[in-house]
Amino acid sequence: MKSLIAIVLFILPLFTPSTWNAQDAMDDSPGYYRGDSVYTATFHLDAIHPEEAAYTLCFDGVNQEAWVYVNNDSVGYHAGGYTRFSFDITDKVKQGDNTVSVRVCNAYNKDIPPLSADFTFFGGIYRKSYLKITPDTHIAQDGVCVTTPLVTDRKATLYADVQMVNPYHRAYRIHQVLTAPDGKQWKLKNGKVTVSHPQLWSPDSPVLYTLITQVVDTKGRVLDEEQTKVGFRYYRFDPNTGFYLNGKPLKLIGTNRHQDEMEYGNALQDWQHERDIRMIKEMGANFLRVSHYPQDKRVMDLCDSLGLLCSVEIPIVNAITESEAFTANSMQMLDEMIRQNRNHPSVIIWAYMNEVLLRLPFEKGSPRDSIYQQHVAELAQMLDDRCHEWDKERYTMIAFHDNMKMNIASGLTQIPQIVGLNIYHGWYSGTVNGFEKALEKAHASLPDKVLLVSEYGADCDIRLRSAQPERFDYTLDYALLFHRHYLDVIRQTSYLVGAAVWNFNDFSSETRGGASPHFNLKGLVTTHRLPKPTYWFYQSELAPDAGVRHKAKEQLESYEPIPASDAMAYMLGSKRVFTDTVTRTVWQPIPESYVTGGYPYVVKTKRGRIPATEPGISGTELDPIYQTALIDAQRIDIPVENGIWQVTLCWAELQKAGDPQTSVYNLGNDALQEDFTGRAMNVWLQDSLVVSGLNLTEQYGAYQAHNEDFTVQVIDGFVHIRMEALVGKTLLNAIYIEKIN
Ligand code: GCB
Repeated sequence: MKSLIAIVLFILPLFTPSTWNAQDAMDDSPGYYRGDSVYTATFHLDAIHPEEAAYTLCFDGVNQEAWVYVNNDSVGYHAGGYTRFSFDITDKVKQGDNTVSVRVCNAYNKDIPPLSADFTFFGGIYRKSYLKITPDTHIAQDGVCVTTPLVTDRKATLYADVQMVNPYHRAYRIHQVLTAPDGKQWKLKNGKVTVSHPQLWSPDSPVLYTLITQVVDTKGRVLDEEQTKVGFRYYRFDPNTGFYLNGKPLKLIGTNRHQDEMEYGNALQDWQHERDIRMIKEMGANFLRVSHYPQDKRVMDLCDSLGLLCSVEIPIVNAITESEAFTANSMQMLDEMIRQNRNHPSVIIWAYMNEVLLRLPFEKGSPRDSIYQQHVAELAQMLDDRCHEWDKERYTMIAFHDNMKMNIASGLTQIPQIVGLNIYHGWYSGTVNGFEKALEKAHASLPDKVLLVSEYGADCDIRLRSAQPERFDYTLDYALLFHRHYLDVIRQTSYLVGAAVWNFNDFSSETRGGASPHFNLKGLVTTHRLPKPTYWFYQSELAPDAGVRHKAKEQLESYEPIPASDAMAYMLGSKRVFTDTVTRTVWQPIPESYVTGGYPYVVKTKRGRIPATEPGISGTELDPIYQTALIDAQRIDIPVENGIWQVTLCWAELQKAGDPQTSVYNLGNDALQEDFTGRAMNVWLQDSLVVSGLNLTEQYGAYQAHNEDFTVQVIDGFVHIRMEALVGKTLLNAIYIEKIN
């Protein structure tokens, strides 16, 4: 045999992580490209050693299907956008230039979860990809499996199993050494070691030992090596008294997190993952629900080293497909998730479904629906069993939508060890006090189940404020009120093992409207990771360091009070105050005394009234100023100094005959069907007819911003706006007035 190639590992990055949807998921036109795209890269090998080396192509994440070719030969296919995969391409590489091409597709595929969800399915090779060259005898991908089944304060036993790739059955030995943070070392015997008086891992003290696994040939040369971080901890969940880590009670409090950011889509780099996990830790969280899918390895490494307990899940969201292929893909995702994340001491829960009965494909209560629900339960049972086959230690969880009657009747709540509750009382419906009632009900009907609030949150656009905060107004003031209440209840409810805010960051959800369309705004930080005051609220309550808590409290308390306007910018039909963060213009509700006639446009939904329309407004970044309106007003007289003024009238038609644009994610908060037969109007300024026969629907379409600027001379101390309906009723959304002379 020739000498082995100059040991050990050689890694060649291939594609720069990217997505093709970073722009089109944010633009005004509905939808984003979901289809095929081909990536091609070349790599050069001065020499190849197929008789003694293995060439492995590795992908950390490709959404969602990948067909991989090397030098035009197919090397494999992978389905599923959130787990790693690799292909052995040893028999395909050649000396000189080699080509890798990958056809990637993010089109809907009924057999691949998630079928639908409240987040954007960005397509692309969005995580790292690389060629790995190793000796042919090497450790399999994610082949080291560490378990710590026996941990007490006095001793910890560690087992480290190694799965090898050894096509030519060469002789080798495994050397494994465990090193404590203080440098103390233990040699593993037959993959086992017992450590006495281990330093235990916890969020307060995330002590990591390092396990080095080496594969050594008969001449003592190291063929392959892997480093695994190990944390010793023991824990249990109790349905009545909560969670215990290393024998002590600990309330799990933290957040969920999505892996995207404006301008980058889901193609985040290491520094972005690191920044997020650090911010979550600095907020004082001790728990992260890694949802709704497994995330980058960097995220999990940081949870280990900074000390965040985690739940990790596969993306079966909203519904399933009753097909063998869907089941097989789900099982494969679960296998990959566990294999790839099992060594992280931070992980304590495997989860495998989220609100899976939210979108029933068959009529609720029909015989076909009960067959469907039975199939969902069967799949859940298979996934749950598989978790326990893989892992004797971790707990399992399903996160449920807030219809416990239905979830219990389906049999689903009996399957996992932990029932995750996604609760949005006071947001999608009712008042915040519904939260404690929902918890009590769940505990009473499932007394033996561990309950964890897997989601709660309220959308918040920090540009919006209100002195009279109300449900669904998107204001900071309401979000603060909401979070204060929820955190209080979470802390007081002793049987509740913990809770996770939905969400750490505002995240992309292409189909959403709201104050900042295409985003779900429940983040404690913006998409650019600017902390909202809600973040400081949690930090002021949770950070272990009193100084940090104090500073966060100060930031929260000194945060700008509801700003007063020095511009004459008015939003009509609204109680909200909106700050345009680009121009710093503050838009205020118009004083009632200025207006003659008219009433605010009211959005009626199945769950009550909401303060503004939900659909996004095209042609503007200032959606909130157009999402409310005054209907049927005859006059608006605004007191001003005499002189020359520029008056801008802002319109967007908010009513639309036919479908009022529903979104399943608003859980019934969509506007109810209205009778709308159109409108046309004339407008006068200072008694001159300036707009005649304006028909917004016909001329511009609904939900489209339309502004008109006028110059007027004021001689009697007022800008006078007069409106007259030719068809239907008049409408005006906002007014901006500026003195020119
Ligand atoms: C949920 C879903 C999550 C949504 C969230 C929301 O229950 O699990 O994916 O984003 O509600 O904001 O509506």
